[in-house]
Amino acid sequence: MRMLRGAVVLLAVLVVAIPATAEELARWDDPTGDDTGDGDYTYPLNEVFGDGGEADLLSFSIEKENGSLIFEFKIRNLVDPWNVGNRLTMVVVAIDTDEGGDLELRRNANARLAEPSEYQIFAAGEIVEVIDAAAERVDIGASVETDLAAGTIRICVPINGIDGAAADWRFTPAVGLQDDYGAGGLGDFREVKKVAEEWRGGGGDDLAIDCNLYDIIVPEPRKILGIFGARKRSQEEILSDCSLETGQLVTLPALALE
Ligand SMILES: [Ca+2]
Ligand SMILES: [Ca+2]
Ligand SMILES: [Ca+2]
Repeated sequence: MRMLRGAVVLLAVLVVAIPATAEELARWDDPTGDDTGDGDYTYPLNEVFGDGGEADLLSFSIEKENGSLIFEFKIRNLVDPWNVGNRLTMVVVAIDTDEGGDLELRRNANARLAEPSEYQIFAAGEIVEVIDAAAERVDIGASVETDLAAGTIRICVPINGIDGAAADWRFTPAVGLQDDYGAGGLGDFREVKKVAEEWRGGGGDDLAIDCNLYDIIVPEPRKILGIFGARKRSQEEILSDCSLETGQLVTLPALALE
């Protein structure tokens, strides 16, 4: 009996002694209700989109835990209209780890990256896919956990799968709606048209120049010698800065850890 009690006490001490290993490296909060892309994007008309919010990012954080990086997207309204998990919301984080890289955010985002990526990690529902700088699919052991009640999509990436984590990397998170074309796999960002349709958002254009992302995080301008070097651009400015004449896509700014 005494031995058993001793074991229980030892176990209790061990449980208490194990520290929480997740370390938050950075966190960005994002306004509620700015899931309007260039300022006037609307959701598709089908009733599954309800009152919207499926592409409204509330926060993005980067944690380090047991040799992995965890990217957490908190979404205002994560839903499961068909009882198959989240099929409406798609998130991506592009990671810039090195010189060069992919200039374009893929999967019909219709956006360029200010900091060209070595990895782009897309997730919707329980599916996560990673592409490299050549836009080729790679298996780096990434996984995703979606908590509908908490509104969180957590993508876990083994750090050694992406060549070690460095403080000067850049991260570009973005959120849109997923179109899986009815196939059930990981699809593309759902097209935003000029006028909303049953399965197409509205407020964009009909020529595949406009961005198909509803929400991004706008970083604070970087300080030079303690002074903000530039005025902070608005999300609307950034996501409307494309050109039908030249075919130029919008350019997404990247986040820095410090
Ligand atoms: Ca938002
Ligand atoms: Ca790069
Ligand atoms: Ca935003």
